[in-house]
Amino acid sequence: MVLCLDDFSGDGLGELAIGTWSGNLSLIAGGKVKWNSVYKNLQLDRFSVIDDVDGDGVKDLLVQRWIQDKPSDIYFVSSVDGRQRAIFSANQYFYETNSDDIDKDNLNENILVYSADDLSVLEVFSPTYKFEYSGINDVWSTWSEYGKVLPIEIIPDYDGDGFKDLALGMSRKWGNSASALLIYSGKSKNLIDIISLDGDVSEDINGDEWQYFPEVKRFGELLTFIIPTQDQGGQSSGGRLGVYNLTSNDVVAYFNHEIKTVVSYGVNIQLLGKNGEIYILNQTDFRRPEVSDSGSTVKVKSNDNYYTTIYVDGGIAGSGRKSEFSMRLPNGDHKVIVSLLSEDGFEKLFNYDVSTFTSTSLAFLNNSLMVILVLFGAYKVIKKWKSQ
Ligand SMILES: [Ca+2]
Ligand SMILES: [Ca+2]
Ligand SMILES: [Ca+2]
Ligand SMILES: [Ca+2]
Repeated sequence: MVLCLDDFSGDGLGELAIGTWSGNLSLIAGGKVKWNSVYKNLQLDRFSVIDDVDGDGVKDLLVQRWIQDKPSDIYFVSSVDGRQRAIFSANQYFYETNSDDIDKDNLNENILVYSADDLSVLEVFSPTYKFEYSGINDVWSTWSEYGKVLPIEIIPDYDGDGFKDLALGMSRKWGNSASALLIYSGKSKNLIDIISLDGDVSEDINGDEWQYFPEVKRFGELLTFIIPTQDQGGQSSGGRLGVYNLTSNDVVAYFNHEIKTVVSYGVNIQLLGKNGEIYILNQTDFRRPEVSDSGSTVKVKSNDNYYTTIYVDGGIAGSGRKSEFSMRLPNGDHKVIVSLLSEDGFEKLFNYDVSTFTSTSLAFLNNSLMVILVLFGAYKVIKKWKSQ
């Protein structure tokens, strides 16, 4: 088995990594043997070139030793000098190399989820960094269903301490449905926030009834995540894809089909379903609904091509296939979410901050006076257009 690597000896010719059935591993650079190693039970089928894991700018090697039909050890090996930069004893694993640099040392951190016998570990690592999570001791329930377990992603600095942070997705396997994104500090490695997506996550989230999301992936300011199907007595309750905006801190979309992976998330979102379906969705179809307030009444102008659901402060305030909604809200600040659900199961969420006033206080407000009030800071803005 011969793998080709980019030139690092400087002669303009690529280098070769050669593995043999007897377990010999050699690196030929510049026409000479640069290093030799022996890996007993070397699995040639899985011997591969991966992204740079040690930060020298040269792609590296993934080497596995298998016993019978399972991996027993996996090695991240530097291609330049043959050093083992990380070793895991794993029977099953999923990885993403060269992910992102959390601690600003110009070395990207890698993500590995693996299980070994009775233990499951999720690790974010580089030669100079390590974050380890072993709160969920089962990758199989997610793996057997989705064929992958990569539930963690590096996100932009969430708490403002200069280090990037980590978002980890998990949900309940049975019982009352609940799912959340757990935000861990890239610096202290402590849990710094829980973003509840569904149900009550205030309880212990390390119990046996929790499982990892199969995928959490970042596309710019958007974090896509796949909430696994909860098996309720053999009946699937429907896995779905969610999209969280890391700038506005809101869930902005759901796709109510069982998705295995998100291929791209641009104007046209491309999704791969669990059974091989391909979905291409055009987001521009979704126009932002107009939300206006007058006194204590809030009006929502939607579009009857969609099924609209309006949430006020977490509860449903109205729904239906209508183009106009009108609601009276108590005085104060409210979080309004307007959800538009299309017939193909794509759901866009639009977030608004709305403040309602009594008719007495409103009598003093007209548009020009409002501007003055805002300028003098006497009142908070009546409504803020938060997301999108
Ligand atoms: Ca060369
Ligand atoms: Ca390297
Ligand atoms: Ca780093
Ligand atoms: Ca941070």
